[in-house]
Amino acid sequence: MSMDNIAILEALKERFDLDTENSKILVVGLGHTGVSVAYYLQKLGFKFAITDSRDKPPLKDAFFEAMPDTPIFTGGFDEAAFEVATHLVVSPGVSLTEKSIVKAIAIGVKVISDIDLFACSVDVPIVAITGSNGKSTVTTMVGEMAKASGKQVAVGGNLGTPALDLLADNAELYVLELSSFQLERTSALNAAAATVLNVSADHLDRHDDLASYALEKQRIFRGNGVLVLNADDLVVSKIEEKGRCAFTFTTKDTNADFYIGIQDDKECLMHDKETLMSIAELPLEGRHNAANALAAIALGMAVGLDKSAMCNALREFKGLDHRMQKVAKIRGVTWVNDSKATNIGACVAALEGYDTKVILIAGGDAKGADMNELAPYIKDKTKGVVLLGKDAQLIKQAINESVPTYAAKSMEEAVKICAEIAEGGDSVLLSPACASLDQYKNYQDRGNQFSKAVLRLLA
Ligand code: UMA
Ligand code: ADP
Repeated sequence: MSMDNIAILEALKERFDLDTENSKILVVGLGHTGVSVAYYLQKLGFKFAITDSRDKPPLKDAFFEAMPDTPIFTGGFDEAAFEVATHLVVSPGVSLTEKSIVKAIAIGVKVISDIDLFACSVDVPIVAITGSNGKSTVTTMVGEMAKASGKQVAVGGNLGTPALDLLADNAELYVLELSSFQLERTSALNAAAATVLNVSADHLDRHDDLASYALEKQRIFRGNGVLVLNADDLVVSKIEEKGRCAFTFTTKDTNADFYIGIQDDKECLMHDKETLMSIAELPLEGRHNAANALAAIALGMAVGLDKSAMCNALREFKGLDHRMQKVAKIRGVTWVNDSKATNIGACVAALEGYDTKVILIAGGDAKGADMNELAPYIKDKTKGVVLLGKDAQLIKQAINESVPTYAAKSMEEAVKICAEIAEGGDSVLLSPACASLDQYKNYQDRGNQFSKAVLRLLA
């Protein structure tokens, strides 16, 4: 349940020195986060303005209609607006290295996040999930597990619904997916259970290096809840928080609290010495999804969800669109949409799931990642790669002719090339290892264009 307004105001005052009399808040970013923050602040009676560096943010007109008295500054960041503020609530898409933000911080303006505000507003358990890959899958799994356990649960954060919009649900459990951008500006969420699923190179255009990106993710553990740690991940397995309860999971051996064991010749998800369910019952394929299931069970157990309900939820789990989603089998060729693979780690997990060589469609915005890390997997697991987008050349150089590459200007052309080179029994996998924004509205748009182009082959 969310707390009453008086208790929330007390918590905001104590943690962030925010009060309705003296604080002047600037909400930075008029996107989904910014709008959720504005509604929240309005409800509590705060004075605030909102700013966006774009000329015409798409949500501006609707926002103006709903809150005509709120000052809105668009078309660039006006430093004066930042410097008169006492607090900035900065949306995750806005970098903290923005000149106006850096200058404001230097004169003592406090930076907080929507997640900070959320943390001051609930007194029921929060499950928090971050990682380079698998966040949305695990967040959705835990949400389904909670529903199956009969809990009134609200699920959101980076997944889509901003955390503050979930408060209206008056839930008894909140499950939040959090990105490194949300975490880097959050002081303490005090989640009852939290995980960093894995750490691999991503968003290196926004973080200084892998180590600082990993440290931002680790902020999810601030507080005193249960830590859920991936024993197979080089970075996560080294995380230590003294005096805290920690559950570990692994898919490689049996040296963790949650692992894969053999029972009656079948691979099973295990906890301690207890068999939970057979892996064959998991509808999602791939070792990484078994790891996701173990992480979700560990998180669920940490907040007291029912074991058999959790296993039932996993048996029924449909998976999310654009993640290893089978589009069609046409003339013996299987076409798979993994457009959400926006970094190398996700593409590697996809390739590792195949026993035979695939034809890969990759490329887009590499976000500063080193494509040489992908090259050995491409060599091992593909028979050809069709390259798209801004950083196609970087991938081509990394592949260094170890497999044939083909250049495509559009998804339509990429699919046509694959259709020409694929033979019966092959799989064509869209798993770009890059973000989509150089050519598409988002990863969904990229995945939809792929699926449409594939389905046109049927005609
Ligand atoms: N903006 C500026 N100046 C900038 C950058 C952005 O003014 O330099 C403005 C934009 O013009 C826009 C607003 O900020 O109007 C957008 O804010 P935002 O980018 O923070 O996006 P939101 O609409 O608030 O959505 C955010 C998350 N977006 C990002 O982190 C980029 C959503 O995650 C999240 O679902 C939502 O909050 C609710 O919590 C999306 C995402 O792509 C799905 N996340 C990244 C990922 O998963 O890899 C991190
Ligand atoms: P996120 O929200 O972290 O982006 P998703 O669950 O949306 O994670 O999955 C994104 C991509 O990562 C998809 O391509 C998916 O197949 C892949 N993936 C999912 N879980 C894992 C994992 N545990 N390790 C590596 N890749 C994964």
